Amino acid sequence: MSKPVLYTFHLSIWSAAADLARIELGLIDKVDAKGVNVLEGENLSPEFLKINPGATVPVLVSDGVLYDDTTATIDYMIAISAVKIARRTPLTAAVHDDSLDPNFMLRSARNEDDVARKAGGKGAIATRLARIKEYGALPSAVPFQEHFDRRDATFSTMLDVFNGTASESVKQAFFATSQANYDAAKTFVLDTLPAAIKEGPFVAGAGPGEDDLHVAAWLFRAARSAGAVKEREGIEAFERWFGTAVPEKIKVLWSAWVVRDSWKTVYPDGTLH
Ligand SMILES: N[C@@H](CCC(=O)N[C@@H](CS)C(=O)NCC(=O)O)C(=O)O
Repeated sequence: MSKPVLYTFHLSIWSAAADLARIELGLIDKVDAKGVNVLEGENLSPEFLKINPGATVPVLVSDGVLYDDTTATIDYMIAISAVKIARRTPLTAAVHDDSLDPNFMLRSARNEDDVARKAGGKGAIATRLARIKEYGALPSAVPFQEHFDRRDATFSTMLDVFNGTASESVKQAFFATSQANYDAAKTFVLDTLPAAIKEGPFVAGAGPGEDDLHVAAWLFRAARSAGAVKEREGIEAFERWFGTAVPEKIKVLWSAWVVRDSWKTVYPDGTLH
């Protein structure tokens, strides 16, 4: 049997959950990792579409079987690991709900101030859109036209908003979607997650469980979206963003993660993504 392969990207939020899992579960030597550069649209390349027609990372392939999303990928790694961790609860599905989409969150803007604050991200959006168009024009894209059209529409709208070329109605709709995403994130950080943590520091208790792997990646991305670049800026960035104190349980969870070797590997130099 060949080694399972984890397809991942070092700046992808959901890849971070799988990358944390691979380390926490002691699978560095048992599962190979291959990078797929999402910022360069490599997930839409003909080669990757053959591996994962869904065109997202992380995914895992073992013995020709595709585990086609983050949850299935981490489930698989837990199943083959000798390290036993607490299994997921509905919290994992909750943090993956579209309302909390962490990829949209990073590029969202609720108002003109956000547009100005996030203008530095324009270049990355433009690059991504260019690759979507390039790969979308290849014959290999034909069966996946829907993937390409959806991504083209999403990134075109974003670029128009950040370039100031979107119509007033498109811009206001973008602001409203961003507001809904922010509201959902605020409820998750201030209410849902603290309620799910019992004795702590982790959701699963003394050590990270399956929920924690998903939640951690989301939480660190949310802090990045709130304006923190380095880990040490995270809690303050949340407090500014939400306009209120962050619950103690979240601070304790945060501190428990950032000292772990897995965390330091996935977030080198304490840089959030
Ligand atoms: N629901 C999917 C979401 C995965 C996802 O959105 N992955 C992002 C990276 S964090 C991706 O591959 N984006 C590239 C794209 O959609 O073009 C999962 O849980 O695996």
